Amino acid sequence: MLFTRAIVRPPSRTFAAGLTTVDLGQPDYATALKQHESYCEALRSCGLSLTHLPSDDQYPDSTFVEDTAILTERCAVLTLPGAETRRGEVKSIQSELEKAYSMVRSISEPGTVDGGDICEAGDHFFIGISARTNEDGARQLAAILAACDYTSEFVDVRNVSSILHLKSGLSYLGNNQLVVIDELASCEQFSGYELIRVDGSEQYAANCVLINDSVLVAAGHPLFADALHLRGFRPIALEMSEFQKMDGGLSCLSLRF
Ligand code: CIR
Repeated sequence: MLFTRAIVRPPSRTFAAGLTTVDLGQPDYATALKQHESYCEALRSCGLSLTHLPSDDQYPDSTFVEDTAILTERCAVLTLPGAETRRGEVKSIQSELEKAYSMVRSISEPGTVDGGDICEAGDHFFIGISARTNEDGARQLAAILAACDYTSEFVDVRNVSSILHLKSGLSYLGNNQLVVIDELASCEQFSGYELIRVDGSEQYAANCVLINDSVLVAAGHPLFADALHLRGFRPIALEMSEFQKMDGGLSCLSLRF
């Protein structure tokens, strides 16, 4: 998918009160803001025009906009986030997407879906079943995608304790290439793909983002950056320390379309 636009939202002043499962300390708000600005600059350098939503103190995790929608070339799907504290984030995204898409669908109860569990690989989608995305939500999403002529399959990551979402350990880089962490490498769903394995010491790097000809990667993962260079990619390294403290990766900071 060729991207021309992205929706972003800076971290709110309540950012440190968001959900996290990692024990990396409290994020520093000023540093998070700077890292977010660099992220936005990188998106612009990839040719995207950005829609900046205002930060929202009511929702500490609202900078992680990716979880609120799944954007494809043919439709947009508003999610119902698995964490109750995040459900209210969808509304402001809905009004933006209704301006851009003629077809906007929604996940409804009892289904839950977080965008971070959905990995697009061309016309095929991997739908993670996780602590956030349940089977009902996954089935609803698969039906919506099928109606738009996309195929999908489920990947159950509930037993993969090191990741919050499927995309914390999986990214698609085009041309049949998947970036995977070790724990996902033997999933039969990925057997027809060329796998780019992320070293166990650099697991956080597995969440990377292909934007047109560039790949955004988290800084500080030299083995992975080398592997991308060798394959002819142009990685753009970004500091993500403050978002990592809140369980967030590169992909979650934007909705690209
Ligand atoms: C949460 O737990 O929901 C946020 N603190 C982090 C969400 C990260 N989103 C993503 O990986 N797509």
